Parts: sequence; structure tokens; C-alpha cells
Amino acid sequence: MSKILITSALPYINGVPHLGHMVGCLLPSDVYARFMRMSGHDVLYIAGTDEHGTTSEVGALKEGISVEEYCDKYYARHVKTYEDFELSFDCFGRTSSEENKEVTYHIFEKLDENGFIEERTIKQVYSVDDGRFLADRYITGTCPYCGYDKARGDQCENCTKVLDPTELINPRSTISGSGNLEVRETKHLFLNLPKIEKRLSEWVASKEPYWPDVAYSIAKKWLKEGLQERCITRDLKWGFPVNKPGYEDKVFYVWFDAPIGYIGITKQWADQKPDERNWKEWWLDAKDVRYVEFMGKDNVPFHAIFFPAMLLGTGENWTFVDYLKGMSYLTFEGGKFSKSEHRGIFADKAVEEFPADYWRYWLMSNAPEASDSSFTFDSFAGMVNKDLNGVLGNFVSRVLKMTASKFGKEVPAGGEMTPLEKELAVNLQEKVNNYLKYMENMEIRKAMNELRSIWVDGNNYISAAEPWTVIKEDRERAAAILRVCINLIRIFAILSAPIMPKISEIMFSRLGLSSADMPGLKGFNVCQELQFLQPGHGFEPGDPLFERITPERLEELKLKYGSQEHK
Ligand code: B3M
Ligand code: ZN
Repeated sequence: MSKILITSALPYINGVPHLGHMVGCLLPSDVYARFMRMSGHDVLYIAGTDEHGTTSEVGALKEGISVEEYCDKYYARHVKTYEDFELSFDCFGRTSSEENKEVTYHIFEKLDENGFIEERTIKQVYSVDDGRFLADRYITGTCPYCGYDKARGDQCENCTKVLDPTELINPRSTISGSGNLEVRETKHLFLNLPKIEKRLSEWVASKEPYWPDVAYSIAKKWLKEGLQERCITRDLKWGFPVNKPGYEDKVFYVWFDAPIGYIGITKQWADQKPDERNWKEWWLDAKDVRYVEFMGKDNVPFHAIFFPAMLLGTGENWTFVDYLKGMSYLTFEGGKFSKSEHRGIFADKAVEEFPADYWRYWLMSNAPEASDSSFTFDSFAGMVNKDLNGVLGNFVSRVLKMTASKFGKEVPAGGEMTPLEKELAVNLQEKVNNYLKYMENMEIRKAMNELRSIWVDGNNYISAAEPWTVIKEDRERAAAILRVCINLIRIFAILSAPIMPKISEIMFSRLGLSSADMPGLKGFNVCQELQFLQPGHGFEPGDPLFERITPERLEELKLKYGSQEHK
């Protein structure tokens, strides 16, 4: 057993996450955390809301409440949505916590002591009409590198280049839309990245064999272009006040305390049970911790460059990321998700329409790993109807109903394994091994293909074995076939658990089992598992596991969530 630290990029507090956010980091990290727990590892799975910055100030202003109230309100919504999506965080905390403040101050002090903090007078964009300095991301304009006309002042979403807002062509305030912007001088603190660059490059190079291409190539590209000093303070009210004389009226830049949030949230988790838990065991001078981060690809530079640079600069022995899973984007019917234009399905609405597991299944099957992928309701309905209903659901109800009607609601006795079952076990073992390997390597789509193919094998087996025909002549043989099929249901439930935890639980309960009966995945032996449930073990056939999506319902969904705009 080893210690696995898993983090998902911290969603901004404002707004509700859509399916793209879910698939970009929250969901794959959850699936991985569940899988690693089932594989017998000591897992700590951390996420939380990213609360500082102008976005929260502006949001609160619009709603006429304080920033604290605003953050409390949306924090509760995030928590509810993620619970509904069955995300199994060990702690879902907040970057604004006292714990995070402590760690942020500590890291800043160390960086300052070690000579990595520089004082600079800079020119900053002041919006005359808004009466405030504008945070970088509150300035929109045309990217000087690729010409994208909605580039934000901090980064161009289109070419991922990190920008300085003064580079933007035709800049406007995102808050008011006003172009009446002035550049004013103000004093700020900078992180001297060039001074850490050499050590950082060595560290990044050591990661080449382990990081996926998306992450490694972004990090390399950045280093090749050369690092620049990065401003880590802002003229805002909301944030951690800078702990350095002369800077008390400024706060830390949101991207400074956000990644530290992973540590701060671990501290929040530890503070809940101080006698049992120690955050340092995971983060500082920690032994045997494997650290895996999940994020959208636009977040990679901050996790592959800035955060490690900050930690390196302290000179302390922090836990550095071992594997960085950067995901591409999910589009909605080929276009963008947009709350304001009522296009796309957002996580809170999604779970009102269908159980979370339906979404989890579709999103993982279509995870944007190597390239972007597009959510369409046609594809969603197709998979729900074909894979979930047609393959998995159908197998479960067919087997349990037939057994109940021919033998009663108990695993039937009689007969034994024949070469057909032995062949099934051998085939399945190979697929299970692949599935486990892909899950372990976070090759999500490949893992999903194996899982589906394992369900299909169950269907093929029952079709070939034909218990409904066999029973007319050989009741014992039919009993043996159905006994294997019932055990297959249990195997399917176990393997599906990281992806569809609720459905897996329901399948277990049909078989008179509870989550306490869930075995580990280590050394999973199909031949043994096929004989796990013994004759006499009770079960309940129950209702169909999944709802079918009718053509009428499909049309309704498309209309309701704005699919037609992109046809
Ligand atoms: N909140 C950006 C995002 O949600 C940012 C991630 C922080 S991770 C430390 O895309
Ligand atoms: Zn660009």
C-alpha cells in the first residue's frame, strides 16, 4: 500500500460548473481516487473552491452582498452539486480558509528570505468608469500572438499564451465594457522565476518519462520561451493581505494562493481530527507519497511551472507533483457552453434530468484526453440506451428475472463449470487486467472500452449458453449457467464502481450485498469471483436499472438546453 495524494484543480467560486468542468478535472480525479482506494492504497483526495480575486468582488457587488456572504452562498452550492455527482473528496475546502492563509504566509516568507521576491513599480490598468484597478482577467482584448478577440488579460484561452494585460490590442473592461482605461503606476511584488529557472528545468526534465504528453509539452514550451518575473500581488480588498511591511493594503494574486490551497485544504482536513491526521505527512518531508494532479490544459502552466517554482524557492522539502493529468476541452454540440446564452447543460441541472451515473458514464467514455470532444444529446441518449440499458441493464434484469421465475430468488444449485465457462473466465481475465492497467495509468477512454467489452462478453456468454433452451432438457446445467451469470452481475458491479458508484451499489443490493461487501481490486481473479455467490444466496430482481431515453425526451432535452444553436 502506498500513499496517493490526488487533487483536482480548484473550481472558481463564482457560477455553477458545467459538464466541461466536470470532465476536465473533478470527475476523472474522483474516478481515479475511487479506483486507487479499491486497489488498496491510502488515498487522500482534495479539492475546494478557489475564492479570491476580482471575480468574487464583482459577483458580490452585483448581488448586493458582502464577498464573504457571496462565497459562503456559492460554496454551499458547489458542495451540493458535487455531492449529487457523487464526488468522494476526503475534504472539499476553500482557498479563503485560515489554514490556507497560514501556509500562504509561510511560503511567501520563505521565498522572500531566500531572495526570490522582488519589488517593482509597475503600470497597471485602471478603469476610470469602474473606479478601480482591473485584475488581469477583467480586461478583454485581442491576443497579440494569435489574434483571438476574446483573450483575457492574464492568458489567451485560444493559444494558452500567458499575457500581460498591457499587451492586449483594443483592451476593454470586462466589468463595464468600457474602453476608458488608464495605465497607472503602483508598487508590487514579483516572484523571480528566472532565478529558479535552472532548478525548475532540471526538475521538469526528470518528469519526462512520467508525465503525459499534453502536460510535458506545455511545460517544455514554457521553459523554452524563457521564464519572466511574475507579479504576485494585487490592488484588491478581497484576498489575503500581503504579510510584508508597506504592502498591507494589497492582497496576494489569486494564482499565488490557489495552488497553495491544495496544502491549505489538506490542513483543513487534518484540523478536523488533529489527533489522527497530520497534513505534513502528505506535504512536507513526506515519505512515499505519490502526488497526482488533474486539471484542464489551460491550468497546466500554473501547475507545471509556477507552483513547483514557488515550492522550490522555499528551499523546503515539499511534495511535488509526480503525475499531471491535463485534459483537453469538452464542447457542447460543437460550440461553447454558455450560461448567459442558455446553451449547454450545467452540473446542477444535469442531475435533475438523470442520475449522476448516467453523466459519469458518458463523460468518462468520451473524456477529452488526447483532443477535445463534444457533448451531444444524440450521443448521450445513444450510450444510455445502448450501453447502459441494452447491454448492462438488460443483462442484469434478464438473468435475475429468469432465475427467479425458474428457480426462485436464490442462486440456484447444481451443475458445474464446463469449457465454455473456463473460456469465459480466461477472456474476461485478460480484459479485467487491461481495465485495471488502464485505470491505473489514467487512460480513461481505453479503460471505458474494456469495461464495456466486459459487459458485452456477459451478454455473449448468455446468448451462447442459452439457459432458456437448455432448461427444457437439463435443469442442472441451466442452474450452473445462471449461477455464473449472477456472479457476472457482481463482477460488473465491482468493476463499474469507480465510474458508476450508485448503480454499482444498486446492483449489489439486488444481490443482497452492501458496500461493506465490496472487495478490493488487487489480484482480481475472475475464475474465483465467478464462484463467489454460492447456491442458496438470496437476491431480488427489482426494477430495470436504467431509464430509456425516448426520441420525444431527446427532442425536449435538445430544445431545453439550446442544442439547435449549433446544428
Ligand atoms: N480556479 C482555474 C480554473 O478553474 C483555477 C484553478 C485553480 S487550481 C489551483 O480553471
Ligand atoms: Zn492567443
